[in-house]
Amino acid sequence: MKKALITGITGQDGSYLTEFLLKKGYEVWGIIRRSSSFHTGRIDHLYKDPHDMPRLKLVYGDMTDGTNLSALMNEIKPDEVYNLAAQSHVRVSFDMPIYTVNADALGTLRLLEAIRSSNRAVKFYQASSSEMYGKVVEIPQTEKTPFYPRSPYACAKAYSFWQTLNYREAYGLFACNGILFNHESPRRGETFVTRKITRGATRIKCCLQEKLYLGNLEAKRDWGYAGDYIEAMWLMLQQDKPDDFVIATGESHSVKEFLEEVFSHLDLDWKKYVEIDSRYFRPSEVELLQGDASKAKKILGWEPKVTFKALAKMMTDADMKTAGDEKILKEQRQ
Ligand code: NAP
Ligand code: G4F
Repeated sequence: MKKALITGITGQDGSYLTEFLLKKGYEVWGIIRRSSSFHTGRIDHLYKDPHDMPRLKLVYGDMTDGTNLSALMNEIKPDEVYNLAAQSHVRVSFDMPIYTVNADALGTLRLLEAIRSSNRAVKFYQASSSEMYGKVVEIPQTEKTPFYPRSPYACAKAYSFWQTLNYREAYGLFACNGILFNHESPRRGETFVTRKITRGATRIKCCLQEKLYLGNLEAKRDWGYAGDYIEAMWLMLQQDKPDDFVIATGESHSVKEFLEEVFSHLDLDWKKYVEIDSRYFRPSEVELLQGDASKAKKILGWEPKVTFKALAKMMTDADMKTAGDEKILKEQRQ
């Protein structure tokens, strides 16, 4: 049985990847942080399945603790490592640049060193990001497009990209960078713009809130579905040789277009409910991202399945159910 170790298993991608690998017959180990409250909500359902439970194991760890990562590598002896852990919020990285770089840049280096010093043939996946293209120098962006990072988060991810490539070249490690463009789902963190919009719009529809406060509505992103993107991570590690791949839909849409899609699905006019709040603007913005995933299509046979419209609908429908439940609870309490 193949063994995979996932950092960031409690996050959006970690949860979908865990489901995917368990279905493929893997034993999955996940690193979780100690917290004063439960934060395994995205993977709790996997423990309820008696087939999955014995093959899913959680251990404590943190990307800022190299000794712990080395000990886990030696204890678990994984065949594949997926490094998904990160302080992944771009706006927050401006408030916490040192922590972000510690976890997202040095954390990757700690993990790579733990793998190298374990002297085992481990395959490594690094969660690189389209944010590295930042102030884009060409449209669309490919594996050959130079980086121009615009935030502490993006600088940290660019550092990790190059360290991953360096460990591949210097030590022959099977290490791949997936340069993933924005990918969303009903499990997306509620402070990222798509989920903030679907949560806000559905709560407005259920009379649970009156306004939705947002920042730059003109920014454009290449938005795909997380469930599609995690398969590309796995595919990269099943190839004969390690390489780097852009994973994207090829389409770019503005925040405004996403708003229109969601509010019109709920028969609402977003202009009546959305207010601009300067707190949500960034000191330096990434105005446009649009990826070209032809290399992934050619070599991995990977293509996105869920369209922009279907993604907005999927997220809105899921949040409509949550808001409906919230409304019933509120009425019962009154
Ligand atoms: P996410 O939902 O924010 O999840 C991040 C995960 O990292 C969580 O499990 C979090 O644990 C964990 N984590 C954070 N700091 C940590 C630390 N110091 N030590 C150990 N674990 C830590 O992110 P995601 O959307 O799933 O993204 C997965 C990865 O892909 C991230 O590296 C992100 O930067 C990258 N990425 C994401 C996208 C996207 O559009 N989603 C695109 C490109 C790249 P807690 O639950 O304890 O907070
Ligand atoms: O949803 P966002 O916060 O995602 P962002 O900054 O593109 O980063 C996400 O995707 C990256 C891949 O490109 C990942 F690497 C990263 O970890 C993360 O998952 O913001 C998207 C756009 C931005 O231009 C932002 O300025 O939406 C704009 N926006 C407008 N109002 C807002 C808001 N973003 C947030 N979070 N909240 C707002 O109220």
